[in-house]
Amino acid sequence: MEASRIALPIGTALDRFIKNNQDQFQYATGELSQLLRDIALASKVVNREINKAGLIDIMGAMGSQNSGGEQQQKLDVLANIRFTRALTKGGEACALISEESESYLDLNNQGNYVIAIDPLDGSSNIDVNVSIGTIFSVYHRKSEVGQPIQEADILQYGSEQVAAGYILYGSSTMLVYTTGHGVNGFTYESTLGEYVLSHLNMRMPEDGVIYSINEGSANSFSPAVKSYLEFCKDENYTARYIGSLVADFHRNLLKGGIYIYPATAKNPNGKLRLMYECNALAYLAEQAGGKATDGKNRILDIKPQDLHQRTAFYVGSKNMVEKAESFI
Ligand code: AFP
Repeated sequence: MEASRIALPIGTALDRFIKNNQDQFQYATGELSQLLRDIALASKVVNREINKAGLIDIMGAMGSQNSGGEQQQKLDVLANIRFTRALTKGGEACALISEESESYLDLNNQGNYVIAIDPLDGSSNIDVNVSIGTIFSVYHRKSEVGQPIQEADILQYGSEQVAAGYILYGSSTMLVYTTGHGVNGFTYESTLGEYVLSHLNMRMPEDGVIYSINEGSANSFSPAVKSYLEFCKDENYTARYIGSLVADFHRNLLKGGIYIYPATAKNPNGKLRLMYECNALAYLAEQAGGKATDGKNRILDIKPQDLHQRTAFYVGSKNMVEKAESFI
């Protein structure tokens, strides 16, 4: 019997993949590789904790609010602690921007990297056992190592990211990331405690038939967005909206589709955060052949003025995003 018929193919482990590809990176000192490993390790701990939801008292609201005045869930806080601790102990990061903290954390002046993170996105889905995710962006600092962090280190364009990725805690747990040389996906093999390469060189189909938007808010969309939604229905597109950005993005990355969070009457600048939600996914989308805009401008070319700046977000298959833009 062929060996491949009795043994499941297990891909390259994440650690080895990072090491093998380290030389592609312009500042190849091994620090970025270590930082990615720290993020992966923290995500395994978060994954373990998420899997206990329902068994121990980690579901529900914390009773506090995050930077945007939204209710923090216990798991939001826990995930923030896990990632902060891993990045602090790792020593490669000089600053950390998180959805859960009002201002950035000054970590280690000797560190070369600035991280922006949404530790647990889609928190309203935690208590109902629906997919949630972690989103991260990595920037190289601009100021000299050893000096205090400056605003220019923090408020960088999305196009200056040196790595970005997400972890999807779904029917299986996946880590998907790019360092600017394509997008690769790793599935967590919990009995081995390893992420293994399962999706090599991911490409987003140029076209698709899935549109993801919270249509319940349609009354507060602009006439242009409403017309685009009519177009989607005329074309018999399929509506799919999980309400967890990572999960909606991941599905569209694999199958082709568009995710839209437009400006609304309640959120005239959109709801999603440029620095720790949209930039990472825009970078991944572009690296996979897709597109990301605010309806008019490339997301990666928006100059952030504020850590928690919001933006409208159109991301997904290139042709679908361009079609949507033609209505805006
Ligand atoms: P929560 O973390 O508050 O659940 O928000 C999730 C999110 O940032 C993103 O993951 C969803 O796509 C989007 O907001 C859902 O927002 P609406 O509930 O307004 O559709």
